[in-house]
Amino acid sequence: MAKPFRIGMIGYGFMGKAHSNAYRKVGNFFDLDFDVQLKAICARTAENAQDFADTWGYESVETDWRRLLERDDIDAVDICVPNNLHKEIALAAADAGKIILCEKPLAMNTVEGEEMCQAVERAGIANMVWYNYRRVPAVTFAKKLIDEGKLGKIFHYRANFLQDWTISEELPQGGNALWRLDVAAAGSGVTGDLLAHCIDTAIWLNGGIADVNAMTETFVKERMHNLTGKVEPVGIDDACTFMCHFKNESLGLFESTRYARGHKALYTLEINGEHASLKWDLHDLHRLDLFDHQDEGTVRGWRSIHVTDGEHPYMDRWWVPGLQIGYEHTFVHQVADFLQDYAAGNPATPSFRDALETQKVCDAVLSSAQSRQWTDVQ
Ligand code: SOE
Repeated sequence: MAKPFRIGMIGYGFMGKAHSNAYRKVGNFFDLDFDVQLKAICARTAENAQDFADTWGYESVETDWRRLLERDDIDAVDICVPNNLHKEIALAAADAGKIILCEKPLAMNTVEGEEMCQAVERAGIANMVWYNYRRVPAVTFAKKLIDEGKLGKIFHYRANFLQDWTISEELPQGGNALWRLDVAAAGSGVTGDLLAHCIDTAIWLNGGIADVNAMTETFVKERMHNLTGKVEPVGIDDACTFMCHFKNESLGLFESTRYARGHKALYTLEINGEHASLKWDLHDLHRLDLFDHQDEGTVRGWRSIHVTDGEHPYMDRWWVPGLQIGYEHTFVHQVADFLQDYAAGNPATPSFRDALETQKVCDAVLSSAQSRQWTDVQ
């Protein structure tokens, strides 16, 4: 008999939908010891909370997250609110003994993140941060190939995350849909929002980052602020490029921007090793390109592996070989892994502590861009 796993979600934006969809689907496709129940959704207004509850099947609504944390019919809290609220809610949730699943990035900065790690570790509660791209089957498969030694020594790691949705100077900053442009709510721009994904995947695939040298730019310097109604300086980085040394001596090159006209969410990565190279592209997310130098010379070349076979990570849970899955499935995989780890008494990944490593790299990147110096990752 499956045990209930009762979710209280705080926040109801785009990520709230992605997570709610995952909670609803996971039990249909994965064998779990838990029955995931959508107990409560918390939003600032009862009307918004009720709309979301009706759409996604939450049993009840709250308008005060503290009240949600007091409830004894909630096992796990999903923090899906802007970054500046993560710490306060996580500390209170840890105090209340709730399991915490927190949207990325972990915090506004490393100092906050460290406090959050200490709180969950002191409370001994399960915790996880939603870096979902680890759970794209092709990316998980890349991890397997690297761990098996297919690439040998790694020389280069390259990643980009390109978007184009903030080019217009007319776009305001702040408020519900646009908090990502408001430094007070987001902490940073593309560094914490997009490069954080690239950094999380990179650390997972290629190990820790030792030092960084970065540049950032804010192309639109002032925008109308939705909360004050005034034109205010823009404090976020619109674009960020950095190079780095990994601890394994490989060289890294990362670029992210919201000003790459034509690119909506182009996350790409390439890894070059002694024996083989790998390439992956979010727009073609079920494919992993592999060049294997050990192939026989005359037929050697890049091959494109359609990562949809039953033997590929997660794919035995979905359709028949050859049929694809998409973005939303990465969240389903993350909940499935979380619940399986939780049932087995294993820590979830990425944990708050894992996500703190990404936060440290983001902080070093922002500090290097400011000082124009190589900066060690603390
Ligand atoms: C920003 O546009 C965004 O939605 C990020 O916040 C997500 O983390 C990323 O996966 C897609 O882009």
